[in-house]
Amino acid sequence: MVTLTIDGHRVQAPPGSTILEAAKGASIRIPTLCYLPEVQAIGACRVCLVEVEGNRNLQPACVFPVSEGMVVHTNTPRVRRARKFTVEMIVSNHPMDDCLTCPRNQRCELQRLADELGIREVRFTGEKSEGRLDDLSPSIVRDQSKCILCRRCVTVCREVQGVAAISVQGRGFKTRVEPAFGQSLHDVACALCGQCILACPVGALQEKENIEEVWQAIFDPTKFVVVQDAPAVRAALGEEFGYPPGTLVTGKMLSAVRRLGFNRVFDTNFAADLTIMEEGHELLKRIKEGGVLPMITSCSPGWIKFIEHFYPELLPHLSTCKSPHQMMGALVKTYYARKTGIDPQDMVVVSVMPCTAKKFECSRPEMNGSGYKDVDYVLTTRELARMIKQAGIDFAGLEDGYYDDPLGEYSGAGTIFGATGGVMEAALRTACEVATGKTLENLEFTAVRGLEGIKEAVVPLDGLGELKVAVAHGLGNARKILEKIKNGSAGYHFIEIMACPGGCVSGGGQPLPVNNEIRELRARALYQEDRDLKLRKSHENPSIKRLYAEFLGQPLGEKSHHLLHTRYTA
Ligand code: HC1
Ligand code: SF4
Repeated sequence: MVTLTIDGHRVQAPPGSTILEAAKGASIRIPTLCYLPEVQAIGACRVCLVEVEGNRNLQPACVFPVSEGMVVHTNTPRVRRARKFTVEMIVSNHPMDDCLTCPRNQRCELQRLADELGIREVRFTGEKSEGRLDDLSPSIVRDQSKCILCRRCVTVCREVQGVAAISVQGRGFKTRVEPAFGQSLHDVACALCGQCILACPVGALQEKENIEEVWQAIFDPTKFVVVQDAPAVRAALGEEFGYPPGTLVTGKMLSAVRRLGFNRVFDTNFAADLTIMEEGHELLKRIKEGGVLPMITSCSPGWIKFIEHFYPELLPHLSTCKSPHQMMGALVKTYYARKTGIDPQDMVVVSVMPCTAKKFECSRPEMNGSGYKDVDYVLTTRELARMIKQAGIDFAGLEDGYYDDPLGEYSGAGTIFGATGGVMEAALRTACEVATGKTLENLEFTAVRGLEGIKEAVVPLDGLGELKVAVAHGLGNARKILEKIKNGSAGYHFIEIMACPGGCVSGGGQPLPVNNEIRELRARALYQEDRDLKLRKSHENPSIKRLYAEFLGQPLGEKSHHLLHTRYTA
């Protein structure tokens, strides 16, 4: 350990730590703006400047390494002046008239910093840099005028997602963060994963809101409006209402959406169970009949967009299953419409998702299996919270609500879809039992859980050989697996890939902030619910059995083929 002194306190830190990390360990908070924990220090904004004795210039704490005997001061008049000056300069080029109408109002890191540093007036006025609004993509809006050039989005997109859709362009006063040649995100190889939104400290990156369209549908007496919510939403929505990360608020969420005026409330978890039925059988069929292996999951639309842009030659590896919420949309407008006699033309399906790419997915031409747009609108978890607030609902005071039949019953396997490794674990529970005809003794495949970037497991199939599987989350890890497939060194049968690091629990539409601790807490909530449920395997879900008996026939049958499967051709 290295021993140093910070603000008069003796502090110990592992060699190689930065001053910022050492200070944090000693409960000394140094303000930051461009700093992205768990990814990479950028050292661009100079907000974390500190005095290091023996150094003439102030030093950025986020990149300056500790050394034995070092003496640091984090709160001197010179430090405070420098930080204040830096933030004032940023604020002077920021459209402050927009604060009240900005979706990040009260959650903006620049606002918070200006307050913490006691900035009560901006001494610098004059020309502001030009800011364009890019709202062409169905998922993400980029408001250049609010960008503070911290580069956090650029770093996440390049280093974590391995996409590099946005970069720093131009110089000096004309410096901008945007796609090359000033193109729209809609026109470049962007996965629409929204990880850049989670990284943005201000309101320069946001989801494309669909709240008004959904209100209009709800208040249109000719429309029958159905809502479904993704597994990961219930593990994070509570954070928008002051609950600690990892609090499951399923019951309150259900009451809230009913009060908003939705006519029926179904569960994407049910459709996750259905996906397992279809995908599990597809895997066993490919293995038996010599189909394309490894088969890769297809429920994460950011991941689909990534493979289409960067590895189109590997598209035959994708499972042909549509994602669960799209399956649900197709079923609502066929199975449920027929059961109730409601004209699917009068139905509006709204999906509440932790994901921004799902907004793009629902508008893809492949997603009209019912003969209509299967899912009409996707709202992020954050947008649902905004609607609940707009409606004046006292979330904490709500009683627990319930899902509607016949598309609301779910197993623990469906629940864990929301965490990295969850789809794989759910699939293994079903595939192993279907293949061997025997009941699994241990349902928990812990080797595929957790935040390690790439996880592998070998699962014995009781006399029928073994299944080799892998799980990757974050598109940078996906790229590593795809390279292995290309060079022939990936001996897997089945791979789960999710676009977002941590899986859907930390999708681009989830409440802020997101970090590894929060990822773990949200995932833990889902695994706990799985453990608490009696029903833990998709193929044992009675409503799924009824759906096959009444409507679909069998997994991979004619109806499933038409409604629940597709092929992406890039
Ligand atoms: Fe997901 Fe999925 S798990 S993709 O991450 O397969 O968004 O939560 O809804 O559709 O079920 C997201 C989550 C979600 C789908 C399911
Ligand atoms: Fe990069 Fe994802 Fe943002 Fe696109 S949405 S710019 S891929 S981080």
